[in-house]
Amino acid sequence: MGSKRTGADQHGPNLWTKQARIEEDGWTGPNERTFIAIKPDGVQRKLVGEIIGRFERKGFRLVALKFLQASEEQLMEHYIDLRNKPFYGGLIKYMSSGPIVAMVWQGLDVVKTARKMLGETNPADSMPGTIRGDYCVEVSRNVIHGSDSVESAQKEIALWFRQHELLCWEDNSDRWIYE
Ligand code: D4T
Repeated sequence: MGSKRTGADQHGPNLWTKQARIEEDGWTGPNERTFIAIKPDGVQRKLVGEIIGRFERKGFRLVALKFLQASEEQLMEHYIDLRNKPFYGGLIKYMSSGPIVAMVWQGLDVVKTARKMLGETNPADSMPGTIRGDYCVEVSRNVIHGSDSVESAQKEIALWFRQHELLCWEDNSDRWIYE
């Protein structure tokens, strides 16, 4: 009662949660980040809530999210390493055929762990319990993308997001997730 509230404290939510702020973080340890995209088939098949829920429940932190229709140019850049593959043309067409959900998730070993949560590229090789193991059948409609290394994640995040779209916020569950 006797203690005086000052500055940001007087403005409701800041009492409990620090305001989201934008800053350049290190990319290691609990600050590692990965780029995840729910592909057009994942959106059409109403898997958005399920997929986001899996990442939330795992304990990873959402840093950025947008719902967009990707341009062929952006997708050609994203899949530049696959440009000589026979499925490249079909891949670009499918990925630009409808909206996608682009996200950045953060946490300890998030790149490696997210790939495990996704399953193998070919759903037939994916274990039940993984996203591709549970929700898709054909490699060319495998519902989700996840960066395959920290370096790819950095490149992909820079391709899909501007720096000011990556939010750094205090997650109150952190102390129950990290020692
Ligand atoms: P993405 O990049 O979508 O997360 O997939 P992966 O990292 O698991 O696998 P990838 O780069 O080899 O393939 C990219 C993308 O192409 C589709 N694809 C792949 C396809 O349509 N036919 C194929 O034969 C392969 C190998 C699926 C994922």
